[in-house]
Amino acid sequence: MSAQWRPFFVTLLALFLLVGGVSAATSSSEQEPNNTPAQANALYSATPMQGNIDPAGDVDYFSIRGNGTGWGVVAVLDASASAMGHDAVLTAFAPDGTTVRAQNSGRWEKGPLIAWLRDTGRDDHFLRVSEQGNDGRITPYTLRYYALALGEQPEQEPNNTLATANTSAITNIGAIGSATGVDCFAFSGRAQQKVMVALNADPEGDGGPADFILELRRRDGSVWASANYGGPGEDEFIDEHTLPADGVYAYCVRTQSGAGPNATYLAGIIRDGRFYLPSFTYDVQWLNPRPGRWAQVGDEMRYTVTLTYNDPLPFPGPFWFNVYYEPDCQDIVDDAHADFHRTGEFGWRFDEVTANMTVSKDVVMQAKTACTGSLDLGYVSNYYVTATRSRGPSYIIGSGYYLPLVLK
Ligand SMILES: [Ca+2]
Ligand SMILES: [Ca+2]
Ligand SMILES: [Ca+2]
Ligand SMILES: [Ca+2]
Repeated sequence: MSAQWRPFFVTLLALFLLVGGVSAATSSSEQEPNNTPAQANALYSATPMQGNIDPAGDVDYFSIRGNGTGWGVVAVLDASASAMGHDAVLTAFAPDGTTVRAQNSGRWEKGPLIAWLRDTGRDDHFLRVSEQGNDGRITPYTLRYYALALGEQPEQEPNNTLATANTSAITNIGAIGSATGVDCFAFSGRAQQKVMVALNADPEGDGGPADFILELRRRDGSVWASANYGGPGEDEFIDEHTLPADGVYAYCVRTQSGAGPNATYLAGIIRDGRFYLPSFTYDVQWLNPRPGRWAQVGDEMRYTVTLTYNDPLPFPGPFWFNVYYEPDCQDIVDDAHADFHRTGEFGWRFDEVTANMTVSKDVVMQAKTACTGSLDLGYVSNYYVTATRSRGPSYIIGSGYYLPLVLK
């Protein structure tokens, strides 16, 4: 009997399943002809694609997998090695191949950029590289995109300094209300992790009034990198920076002009090619197995279950620490005052996840029938709009007439 994951929120299932779905960062090269959506080359998240707009009039289409409306993309074109790179245009199309979702001919530094564009669904979407006017060559260019959960969380003021920074969610949404306003978001990282920062300057898609400045901050709060290449309503991007040491870093948003209640933005980091999540570990100790690690029908099975948050940044709840069990195998005897139950799961609710939090609970189950299974742990977090489940130790419940021969 295998464990079935029963997510607390069904809509989170896709997000969980896709967490591990990012390809390795090997590069590939375009294959002509790729001049229509039907001919599009497949482009994979975090895998650079080398190409050329050559001869003049060439256009290159790439298909990218849609992950659903809770997901989006950051797409980055580097045309800086081409003399005509200033005229590069990056266009994102809906799955019909013709509806333009976003288009940029501006500059993040090295070419056009589309930041945090929401997927319309699970069908393939398209990106197109072309030259402004279709009358010049771009040789070469490199196109990258990242498939990322969105999970916008609203900022909480005050957040103007590293000391008061909001803990970064997957992405944060906010507004710079005055010319001196600053919003900072802290994230934790490990030495050698690679971090990029992207800002969408018009999350409502109605023409953003503000000209944003995006900053990456070191652990001491000093500015490590600053991006202000686009004008009003244009996205900003800071390319890969390798973290020199473990610790808390931040990104901050301010304005060059156009601050006010409508100066809204959406910003977040890409860490090692993926969206940002904090680190949790789990432990399950089965305290009283029979010799040979099994239980007999009727036995009480005692466990200590532990969740550890390995991070110095607290973040707001609600947050649930969950135990997943096989309801056909086991009954609950003592749920350690769980805050909720549903078939095959129970758990505890927290209003906040504090720095380096560890939670241990002693639970007791009763072996119900001969079967095999495992006691699994996981969490559900609204702040990170995600859920995980980790396989716990497996068990065998025997009828008592024989000792199981296969033991783990
Ligand atoms: Ca081409
Ligand atoms: Ca082409
Ligand atoms: Ca602020
Ligand atoms: Ca700007």
